[in-house]
Amino acid sequence: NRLASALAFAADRDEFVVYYQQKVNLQTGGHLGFEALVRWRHPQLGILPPGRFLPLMEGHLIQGMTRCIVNTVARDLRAWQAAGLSVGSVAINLPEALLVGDDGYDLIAAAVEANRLDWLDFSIEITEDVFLNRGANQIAETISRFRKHGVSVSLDDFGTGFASLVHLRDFPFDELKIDRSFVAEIGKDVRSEQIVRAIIDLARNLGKRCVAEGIEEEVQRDFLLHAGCDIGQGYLFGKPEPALVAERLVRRPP
Ligand code: G
Ligand code: G
Ligand code: NA
Repeated sequence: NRLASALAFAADRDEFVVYYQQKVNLQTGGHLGFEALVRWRHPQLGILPPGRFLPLMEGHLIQGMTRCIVNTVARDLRAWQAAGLSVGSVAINLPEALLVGDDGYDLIAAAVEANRLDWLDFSIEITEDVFLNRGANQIAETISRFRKHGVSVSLDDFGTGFASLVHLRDFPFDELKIDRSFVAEIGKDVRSEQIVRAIIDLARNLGKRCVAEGIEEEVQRDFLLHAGCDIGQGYLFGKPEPALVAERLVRRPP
C-alpha cells in the first residue's frame, strides 16, 4: 500500500500538522483549552484526517508522529505565551505504546524543559483501549507520574470501549469524555439521552470532570448543561483548526 509506505517518511519530512479544537465552558461559552488533533499533509493528497492513516501505523511510527506533535504543540504554546495569549492547557492524545514505558512521559518532560513551559500547559487524553493492554498497571503508573505534576488526564471516547466500572474505580484520571456517538443522539434517541445522563452522574459522583465531545447543535448543548455537564467540544463552538486560526478564539491581552 502506497499510503503506508509514504507514512514511513512523514515524520522526517515534517508532514504531520497539528489542528486545535477548543474546549469550552458550556455555561458561558468561554475558552478553557485546546485538544491537539493530528493531520497528515500528504504531498499529493493534501490534508488527511487521522482515520485515513492512524490504522496503518505501527509502534515506532506512532512514536515518531507523537514526538512531532508534542514538539509542534510546545512551539505553538511558546509563541502564544510570548504573545500574551492565555490558551489554557493543550490536550495531547497519548497512544498506549507511549504509556507502557517512560517514552510518553519523557517526551512531555523534554518539551516542558526545552521550551521553558509549565507542566500545566499540557493535559493528556487516553482511550479506553489501554485497559486491554497487559501493561495496564504500568500505564496507570505513568499516568500517576503526570498527575503528580498537576497534569490532567482524560479518559476519551467513554462508553464505546473497554473501560469497566472497576477501571473507573481504580484508575487514576481526572476527566471523563463522553463519546460523540452518544452526543449525536441527543434530541433523537431517548435511551442515548438516559445513558448520557447516567455518565454525567457517574463522573460527578466519582469526583471527575465530565466533557462532552461532538456537540453540533444547541439542543445538545442545552441538554448537556441541564444534565450537569460543564465542559464541551464540537462544531457548535469550533472545528479543529490550524494554530493561526484557532488562536483567534482566545481573548487577546488588553
Ligand atoms: O480529528 P479526527 O476527528 O479525525 O480524529 C479521529 C481520531 O483520531 C480521534 O478520535 C483520536 O482518537 C485520533 N487522533 C487524533 N489526533 C491524534 C493524535 O495526535 N494522536 C493520536 N494517537 N490519536 C489522535
Ligand atoms: O476521540 P477524539 O476526541 O480524539 O476525537 C476528536 C475528533 O472528533 C476530531 O477528529 C474531530 O475532527 C472530531 N470532531 C470534533 N468535533 C466534532 C463534531 O462536533 N462533530 C463531529 N462529527 N466530529 C467532531
Ligand atoms: Na481525544
